[in-house]
Amino acid sequence: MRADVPDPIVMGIVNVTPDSFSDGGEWLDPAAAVAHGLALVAQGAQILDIGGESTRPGADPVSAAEELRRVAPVLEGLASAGARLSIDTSKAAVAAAALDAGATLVNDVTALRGDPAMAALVEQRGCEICLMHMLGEPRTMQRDPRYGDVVDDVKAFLSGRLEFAVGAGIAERRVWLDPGIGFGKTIDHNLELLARLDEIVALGRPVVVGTSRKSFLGTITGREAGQRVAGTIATNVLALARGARIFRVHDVAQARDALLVAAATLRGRWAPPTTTSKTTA
Ligand code: HH2
Repeated sequence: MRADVPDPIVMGIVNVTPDSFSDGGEWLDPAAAVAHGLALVAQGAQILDIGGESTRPGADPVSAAEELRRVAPVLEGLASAGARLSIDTSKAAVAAAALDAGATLVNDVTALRGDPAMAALVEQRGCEICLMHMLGEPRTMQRDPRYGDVVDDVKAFLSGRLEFAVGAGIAERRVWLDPGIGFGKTIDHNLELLARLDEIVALGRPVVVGTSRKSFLGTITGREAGQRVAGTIATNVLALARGARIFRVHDVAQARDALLVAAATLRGRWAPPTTTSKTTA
């Protein structure tokens, strides 16, 4: 029995993009994206992660103006939904507008390496920041990625980026870390990171895991992106057992149920969840 298992936090994905790998184009219309976000909140998402640029392997970058055009009406429409809003961007201009609209978390897949203005923005606004590991950049990251020891390398990277953030004046308690499943990683890199996730958790910050519908699940199961919910949940539950705290998923209802039951099972007892949409990780 493990009394120390924290309540899992489900982050629902709202991709306002034409080209995301599993749901590209589905929520490009702002009204559809807002309705989708509200549905995810009703299913139990405590955070919504709004993205206007795909980071799938091979994706082309988009301008800040285009990214903003996509996400601004969606952020405004969701601001009163009761969930925390996260902006999935590496551009400070997009993040600033999202924070103005009510977002409280910046999910930066470049871990403050993409835009030199991002660290100062996060420091000034006092928002939360998710720092993710990525080897290379989306256009080319899946071309033969190599590591010494993938877990040691990712851990050293995240530790260095945490140090950078704190050096820029960002409060350590506001920083979340993410090993970046699928970002410059082979299937075995992804699996080893998940199997040894406790080593990343040992850095002492809340760990985000983003395995939802990703291609390594398709490699193992032979299923298309929309049919990978069971595979996603297997990784989420095992990551919870290794100390992950936040789960970035497309299929919120199923992930929420699985994580609540898994947390209760790990603890060997059940109590009503204490986490609300406003709870800090
Ligand atoms: N994965 C994706 C995008 N953003 N952010 C974090 N912190 N962790 C992740 O694993 C992560 C992320 C890619 O997934 P998705 O948003 O579904 O697809 P796309 O980038 O094609 O829009």
